Amino acid sequence: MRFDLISVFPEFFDVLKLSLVGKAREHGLLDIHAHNLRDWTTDPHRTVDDTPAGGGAGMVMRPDIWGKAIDTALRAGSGRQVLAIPTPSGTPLTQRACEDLSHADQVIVACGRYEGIDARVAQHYAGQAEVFEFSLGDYVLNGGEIAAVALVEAVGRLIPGVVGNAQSLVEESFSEAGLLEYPVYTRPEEWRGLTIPSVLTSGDHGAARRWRRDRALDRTVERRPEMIAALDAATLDKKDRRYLASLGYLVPKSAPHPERAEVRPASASDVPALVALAARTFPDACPPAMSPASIAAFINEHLSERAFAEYLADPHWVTTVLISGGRPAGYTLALLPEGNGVAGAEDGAPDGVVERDGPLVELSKVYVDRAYRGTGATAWLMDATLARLDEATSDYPRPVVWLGTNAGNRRAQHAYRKAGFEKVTTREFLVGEERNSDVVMARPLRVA
Ligand code: JFT
Repeated sequence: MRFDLISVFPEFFDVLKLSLVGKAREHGLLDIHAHNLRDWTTDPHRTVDDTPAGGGAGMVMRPDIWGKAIDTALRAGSGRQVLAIPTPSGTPLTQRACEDLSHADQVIVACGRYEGIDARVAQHYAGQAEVFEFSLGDYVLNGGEIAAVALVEAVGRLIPGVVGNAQSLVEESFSEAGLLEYPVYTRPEEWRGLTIPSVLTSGDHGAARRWRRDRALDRTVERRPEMIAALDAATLDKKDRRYLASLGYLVPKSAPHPERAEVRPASASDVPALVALAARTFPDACPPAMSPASIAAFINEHLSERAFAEYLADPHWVTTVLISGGRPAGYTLALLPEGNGVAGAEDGAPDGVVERDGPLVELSKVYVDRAYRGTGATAWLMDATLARLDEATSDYPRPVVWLGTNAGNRRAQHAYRKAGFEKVTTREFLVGEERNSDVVMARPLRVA
């Protein structure tokens, strides 16, 4: 692989005599030539710049001098030739672009200074080489040399033999995972009061692997959230998904990528989407024998636009919504009684059945869209709802929350048991005109 680096400051490229790139040059893997642009001038002052056409500050580099320098470099190479031009207005240099460049035969890097290189240089050479105008990042340098050094190191290390083979395997696993790397440690075991996380020295390789994966997820969420939104869902296992949920990202069924999610109090602007969500989640929780007419009657009575508007207007109702990917994916409706009274007395509240010293709060609805089952969404929504109810009943030492759920819905009962609810009694429950058997579950709102 041949690099021709052209600049008025070729001494910038002396660093490429060091380290792995220097070794690779000695072994003939990389053929790097630094050139002084002024070698192609003919005037006594060795002038490479002139005033900008159309006016303005500073100077612009002359195309005629650059033309002679680049022509010389092109004649010295062959095969796939790339003319790389660092510029603040170029496309950001990526690992993908470096991988592509590592398959070229020659890369010529034209490093300008001042206000830049006359635009006709890039235009002209597009006809006889691949022209790649790139930027190192969104910050301002005084010229292209530092970008050229970065490009040579990033591309050079992808040439077989430049870096050990083990390294390239590591690289692949990470660039393909699309995550930032986990933190690394070495001896001493304790340094300035800081210790190595014990999971890494425990000898439990499975636990160490999981710990590193979780730290990579933490860092990526914190530092590069756009990379999380671009993750391929197919590369995420059950544990990744559960951990991502704890960091505020859900991966619903058949979604291509994780979605940013939040749980918050519902507001009036959520109502239309909540009504649509309620209409598609309520039938999921009904017993299979229930008639569509009964289901429709219930939705019309309790889950209509008007009903939700009333819940939101009434301070006794605590309405909490899970938003994922910008739209509601789940919601809860809870009813606070007056003082330390009983909410839902006429609905079968287990008053007298549970021990309490405070209100008996009814958790009337907990619904999560089918696509979000098993994503951690339900537990998240439940925790946030219980935290709100805890807050709302903080005047009392021992408030209790209760709910009724269809006796045949084992999945729901399992989810409620996981959230700390226990069966306390049963009730008959009317949906439309049909009688249903429900189990009544309850839990203390506050657990020590
Ligand atoms: C800055 C540069 C890169 C990259 C090439 C040339 C002149 C100075 C300059 C500064 C601000 C506006 C010109 C360059 C870069 C980066 C690259 C030149 N300048 N116009 N700055 N920051 N990431 N690559 Cl030629």
